[in-house]
Amino acid sequence: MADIHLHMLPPSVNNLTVRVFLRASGLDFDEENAWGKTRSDAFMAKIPAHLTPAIEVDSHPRGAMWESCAIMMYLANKHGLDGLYPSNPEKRALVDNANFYLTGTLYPLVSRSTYPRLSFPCYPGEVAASAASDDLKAAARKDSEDAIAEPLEVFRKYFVRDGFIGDGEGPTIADIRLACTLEFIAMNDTPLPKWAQDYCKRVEAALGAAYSEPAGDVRGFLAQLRDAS
Ligand SMILES: N[C@@H](CCC(=O)N[C@@H](CS)C(=O)NCC(=O)O)C(=O)O
Repeated sequence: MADIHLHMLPPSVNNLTVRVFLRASGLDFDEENAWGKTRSDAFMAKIPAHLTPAIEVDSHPRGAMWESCAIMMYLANKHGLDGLYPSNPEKRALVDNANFYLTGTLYPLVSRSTYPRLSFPCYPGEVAASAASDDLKAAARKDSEDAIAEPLEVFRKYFVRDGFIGDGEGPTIADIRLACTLEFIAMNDTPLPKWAQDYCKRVEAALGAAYSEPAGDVRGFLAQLRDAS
């Protein structure tokens, strides 16, 4: 086994985030497809949250951990990957701010608008996971899609501007997290604004195959869904 063993699900953008990060980091890792395994006793003994991406790494106090942003922060800290996760406190504040805002505010809207179309499980208590009528579910999905515009605009004017999150020369873990998340917007009726399309291209161009290769799994999955509909 490599130094870092990643459990991942290829069609997921949460997983894509860490898959891109690991490739961009140059760290020694290998990947295992976790499809059908996340609720197994063996998996849950290591990862009680049954979530991917998850890594196994000997030096970690529990031997394994999950949460895409926490994984990237831990590995970047441990290996001094300053370009991907700046140690300068002010730049790091921008990166952390963006990642917390993404996971707390933007991602729930992305998941509520796209998961029903992806046939991914929706979260308990959400309209899509309830016994509500199809009309109500469709209206709730659309409300979430429409609500994405506001946090997206915050990313444009506060975090991204014309460059990368963290105000450096290249993409950080927050750019990886945002660009990967935006892959799923292709499932919505509202296209990404031009600035966001340009931004995603900028992140992908800077990361090269580290981004494009694993992104191919997500894009292939979305294309299959579109062909089938
Ligand atoms: N906030 C988490 C979300 C992780 C997550 O929702 N993982 C899903 C796939 S997208 C999963 O592994 N589900 C499997 C399960 O619950 O059994 C992150 O960013 O890593």
